[in-house]
Amino acid sequence: MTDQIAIKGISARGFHGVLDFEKRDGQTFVVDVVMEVDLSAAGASDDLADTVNYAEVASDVVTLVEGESLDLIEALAARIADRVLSRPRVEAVEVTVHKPQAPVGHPFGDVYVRVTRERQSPVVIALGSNLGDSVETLHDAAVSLYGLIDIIEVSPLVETDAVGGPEQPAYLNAVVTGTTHLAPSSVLAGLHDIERAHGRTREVRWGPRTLDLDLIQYGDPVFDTDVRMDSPTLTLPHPRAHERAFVLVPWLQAEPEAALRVGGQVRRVADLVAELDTSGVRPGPEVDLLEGPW
Ligand code: PH2
Ligand code: MG
Ligand code: MG
Repeated sequence: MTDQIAIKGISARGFHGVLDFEKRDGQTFVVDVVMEVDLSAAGASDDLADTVNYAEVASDVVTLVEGESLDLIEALAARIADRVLSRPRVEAVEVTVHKPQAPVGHPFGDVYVRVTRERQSPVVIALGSNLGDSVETLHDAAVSLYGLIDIIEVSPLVETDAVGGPEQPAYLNAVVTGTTHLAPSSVLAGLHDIERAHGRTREVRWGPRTLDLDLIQYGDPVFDTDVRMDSPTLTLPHPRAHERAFVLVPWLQAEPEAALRVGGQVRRVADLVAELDTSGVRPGPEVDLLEGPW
């Protein structure tokens, strides 16, 4: 079952309508918002930072109702839905706009329009393994990613010298790109589930591991829709991706036009790779990660 947060009956005066007197005199609009949000984090932490503040959502709704005059409540509902969906934790939204004083010309109970919108954001996920049968693990992980994202591209495997941490074997790394209707926190929770399913335990920082899945970027920096966040559990974009050849080289192979926000700037991954020392990155085994090695 999906968790929800709903606010019903938000009432404000607006100037929306096709008729002249509607634009001149205004009338009351009543809005219901039902959001799909994963509430497990806030349920455990009791922290407002882990959920969606419904008071802020109500303010957004009132601002849009009182704002620019539109002809259609369809347009108002769509704008409200887009605004609500721009909040990082909202995965889907249903917006109902009632117009109880609409000039219908006959007695009526209610007039409303209802729109539903689901998030569909680009995501970039980096995969790594240097313990056990890495090819098989990465193949299983890539297949499991289908449960979280609609996969667009899977990079070739690269073999990479370990960066940081203790002395350890070379890694196999890859990058998967796709789109998802899940919020970043839900993608992260899903990645941790897949890691655990492959025996991953969180012990030595940057130590050897059966499987590492990192959320690199969520949204598209070129359209300024990428999520920037820095919480104790998740930093976006990934704070070290821009300096890691073992992420950028396979990402560029999967997506030649890729772009990444670095500090305040949006940079082409091709340019970042050109500036990096890539001597520790070699072609890996020639298998298609989704097809598998067999
Ligand atoms: N992951 C790390 C630390 N160092 N080095 C390589 N080559 N590949 C990795 O995936 C990797 C690493 C921490 O996640
Ligand atoms: Mg990592
Ligand atoms: Mg990790």
